[in-house]
Amino acid sequence: MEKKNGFRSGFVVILGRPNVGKSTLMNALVGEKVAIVSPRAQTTRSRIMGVMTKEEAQIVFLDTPGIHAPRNKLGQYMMGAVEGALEGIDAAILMLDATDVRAADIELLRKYAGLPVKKAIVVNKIDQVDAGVLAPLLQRLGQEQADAYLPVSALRKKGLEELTRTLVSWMPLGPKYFPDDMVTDQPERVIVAEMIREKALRNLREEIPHGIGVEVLAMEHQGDEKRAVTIHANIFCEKDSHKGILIGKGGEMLRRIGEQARGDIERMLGQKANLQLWVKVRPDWRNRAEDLRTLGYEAPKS
Ligand SMILES: Nc1nc2c(ncn2[C@@H]2O[C@H](COP(=O)(O)OP(=O)(O)OP(=O)(O)O)[C@@H](O)[C@H]2O)c(=O)[nH]1
Ligand SMILES: [Mg+2]
Repeated sequence: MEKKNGFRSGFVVILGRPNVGKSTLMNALVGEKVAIVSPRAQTTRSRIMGVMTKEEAQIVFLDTPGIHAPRNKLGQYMMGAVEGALEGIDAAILMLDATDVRAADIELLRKYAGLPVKKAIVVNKIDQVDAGVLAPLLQRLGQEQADAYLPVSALRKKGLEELTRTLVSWMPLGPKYFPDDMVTDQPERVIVAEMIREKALRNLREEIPHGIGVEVLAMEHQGDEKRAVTIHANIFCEKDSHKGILIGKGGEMLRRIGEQARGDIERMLGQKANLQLWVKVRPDWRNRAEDLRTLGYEAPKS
């Protein structure tokens, strides 16, 4: 047993290229789904907070958008969200995908080696590689500067105890910043929009997912939790042809997205929900300040 010498708490940022599994890891550590996950790159668009509370410690994780060279204003906002998440952190997780290590990953490790906090290089998706691949990879990464090197599978929840132990040991003595039952700071309406976006990403292909945005217009509660909440939301896409695919033959695709999202939303709210989804074409919204603001992609004023 480690000697108990007070409550520890702090902030840990999760950094890495798109699709390496950052959001999956944060959800697994927090024990609840607070960030959406999909096989599409650039799923996460904002900094998302997830709180892990234990008897002896509280860690506030900051999940971030996958690091890439931005090609539009949305991308610039996303990379701003990464930079913003570095402020006030106590430790950083630098994450790689064991099945897909690129030169860009090594560049990232070197870029963030200078962060003045403890750093863990976390190699994810080890469920997909065998020891013959993993051992040399870990050896190679051992040459990069960090305070811990940890193989995990966020999906299969492997290696997470050791990661948690390591992070807790790095946290300073401190207060419980958030109540035990608080897992994220995102408003309900934002989580609902994200759940709808996740189902759109999972059901759509090629370039369409990148041009999807969801705005929840209203959540009409009937004043009684036994009655369904009616949710009105706009799904933005960039072209008429995308709108056609998003709606599908006889509305089949939109219905499927709505059904899948409804399941998640009802579980989160603990209440029945009706979804009213509308598809809107907004050409080039990812470069339009007003549309970005509507969808919540706006840098906070400092
Ligand atoms: N096999 C396997 N797949 C994983 C693991 N962790 C995540 N994935 C999958 O990898 C894909 C990307 O996961 P995300 O958690 O969305 O990745 P991300 O790094 O947050 O991606 P961005 O938000 O786009 O930067 C999803 O299909 C996950 O199910 C893992 O440990 N093993
Ligand atoms: Mg993500």
